[in-house]
Amino acid sequence: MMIDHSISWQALQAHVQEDFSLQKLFQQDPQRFSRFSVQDCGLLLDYSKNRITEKTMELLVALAKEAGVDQGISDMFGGKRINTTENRAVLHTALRAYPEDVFMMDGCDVVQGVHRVLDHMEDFTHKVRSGLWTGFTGKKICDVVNIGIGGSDLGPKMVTEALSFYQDKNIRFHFVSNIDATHIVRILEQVQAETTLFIIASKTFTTQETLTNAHTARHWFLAQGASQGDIAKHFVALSTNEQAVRDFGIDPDNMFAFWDWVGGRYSLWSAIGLSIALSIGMDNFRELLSGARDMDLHFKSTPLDKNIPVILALLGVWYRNFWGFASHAVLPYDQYLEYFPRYLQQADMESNGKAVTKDGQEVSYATGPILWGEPGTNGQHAFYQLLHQGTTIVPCDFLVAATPLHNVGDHHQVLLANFLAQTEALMCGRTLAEVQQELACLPAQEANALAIHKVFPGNRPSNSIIYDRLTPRTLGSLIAMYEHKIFVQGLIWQINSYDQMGVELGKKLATTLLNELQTGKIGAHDSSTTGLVRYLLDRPEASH
Ligand code: G6Q
Repeated sequence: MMIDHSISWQALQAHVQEDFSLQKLFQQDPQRFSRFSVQDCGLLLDYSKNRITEKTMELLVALAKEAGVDQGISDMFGGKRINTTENRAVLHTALRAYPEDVFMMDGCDVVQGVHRVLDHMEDFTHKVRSGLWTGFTGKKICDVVNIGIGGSDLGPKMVTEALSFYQDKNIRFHFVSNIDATHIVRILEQVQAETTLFIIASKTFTTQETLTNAHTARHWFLAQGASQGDIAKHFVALSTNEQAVRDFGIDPDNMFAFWDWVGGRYSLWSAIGLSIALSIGMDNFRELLSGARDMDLHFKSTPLDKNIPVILALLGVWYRNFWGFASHAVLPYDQYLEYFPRYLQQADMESNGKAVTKDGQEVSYATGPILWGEPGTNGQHAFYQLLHQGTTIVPCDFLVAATPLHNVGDHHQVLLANFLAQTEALMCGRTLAEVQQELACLPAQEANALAIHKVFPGNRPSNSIIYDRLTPRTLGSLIAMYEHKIFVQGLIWQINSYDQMGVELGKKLATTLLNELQTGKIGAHDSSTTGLVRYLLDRPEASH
């Protein structure tokens, strides 16, 4: 049965017709904040500024139950092959397990293997950071270049930036992902071969962009006076594909392994996080894992109505399916989280941008929203105009640290005040009567003409998520919170959140078109594609 035929879905459809004026709801219930807020894992989630009543939450929890969320959670943690199209288990939670935890997969506990790789990472990280590991001229490594794309780039890059407060300042970190040569060229301009470590991060070790960039890096490295034999000191691989790593010329001793039950966009906790470990040290990396484990335990053991990822997921479903809001903004009031929305964009949109249920039927309801965002306060001077007065309603998550990492003047108080002001303004808005009162000093005609432009409709929903300080542990919890939110939404929408067939077609066509661009022989296409290829080939500088 499609979920939109369930009893709770139908009940929610009727319920959404009720009055959800937030200002009124706050006036009616002085306990609204404590009723609709929850604290755990060092986080406070205030979800009271949402278009909900107790009945809404009851119905949404009933929907989660009807969708089998409880069973889904135990299937995921139990190592069932819930990624059905790829016939794989989904066990990124095992990557943050303590040695005494047990995660079974096909009758075997995977935790020991996880810790073997963590120990390998620890050994390597220690050598590089302490200077025991040297480049081919005997000098210490001072630049690390991670070459990867998608899940093998966005997570490590986001976390390395987010935790740069804890970073070893003697090593610089660079991330190359794009096939556009500009990306690698500009980074190679900044580094010296003798002191640079290249990390080739690719689960499959077949990704066109990553392998092309890796070959360019190796070519450049050898052109700087290094020999083939020096490659072992400067190139390491993070992969599940040992043969391809060997074929590239990387010593398998310098390969950090992981497993097919780790999805690319869920892999920063695995060997794919080596750049993070090199940046912040292994103790901090383990703290990051512990923070995620805290959230895993919360998610696994907390009743649905007090469960942070479940609440976030249900609110998202409420807006997407019953109000028709198509997008969701993540707005960190934390400069360190600059890349967090971009990272989440992949986690969320690649996971839940699906239109077919697990058992192969086209869905008759909306699934994943468009996720986007930028740090505050920058966004306030850019796109917040639309959030406040545009015709599209965008539910927002605001994230902020209670305590700053840099205590400079009154910066943090101003930041906090802005975060609070935005959530309040979105919710309360400003009525025509309020505006008219403010404009009373102007001549009547001028005031009347202006007033309507200054009205804010309000009633725009947001979540506020406050963490104490941005530590590795807090960040681990925050990321895992969103991972589980995405998982719960996928369960409700009955889709497979763990494949990514939607990125395949473009890759396949690119291979054909590359051949056409290289040979000049154009195949059968629509007239637009043919016209574009011909235009590119006919240019005097085209070489084929
Ligand atoms: C993530 C996706 C995708 C993947 C990249 C890189 O879940 O599968 O973004 O991470 O395509 O893949 P490789 O790590 O195999 O190079």
